[in-house]
Amino acid sequence: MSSAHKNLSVFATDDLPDVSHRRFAILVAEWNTEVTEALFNGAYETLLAYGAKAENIIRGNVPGSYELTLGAQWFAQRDDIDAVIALGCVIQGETKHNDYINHAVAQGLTNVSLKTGKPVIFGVLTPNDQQQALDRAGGKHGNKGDEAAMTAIKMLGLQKLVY
Ligand code: DLZ
Repeated sequence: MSSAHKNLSVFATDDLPDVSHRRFAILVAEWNTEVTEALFNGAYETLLAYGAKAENIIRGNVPGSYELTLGAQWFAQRDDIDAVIALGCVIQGETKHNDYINHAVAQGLTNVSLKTGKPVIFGVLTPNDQQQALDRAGGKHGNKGDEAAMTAIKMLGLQKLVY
């Protein structure tokens, strides 16, 4: 950082917080489980790799991605949960069903985050087909579950700076 900014209070996202006492909920949609289980593994392992304790991570399954919103609200409303990671995979179909689900989940998770003041991470893949999903669930384009976990950790770091 330049000396002109030396008194600036800043949270840099490479300056990760201690999350050893933070509690995380990971929600997993049961549609397209090959993908969502890979997302879960990525998120879970990333939380552990960055210092979260296994006993501070709780998993909840929901039937489909549409249900991530209410599930996220239930967890985020708990005093002992600091951040929620919502994982799902909505594959494009022959109708617009997927669009409705995707918009509802994105908006719903945003609402839960703002209502509870907690990080609620959108870890939902919206691919055209299953291969695109697998490419982003531990394949050639990485794992969106890892990214979702990192996003939760970074937001907790920012929250600590603000409060
Ligand atoms: C109905 C439906 C469809 C067509 N596709 C998906 C999908 O690709 N991924 C997913 O997570 N869920 C899907 N669902 C289920 C909905 O999310 C929801 O569970 C049902 O509409 C019941 O509310």
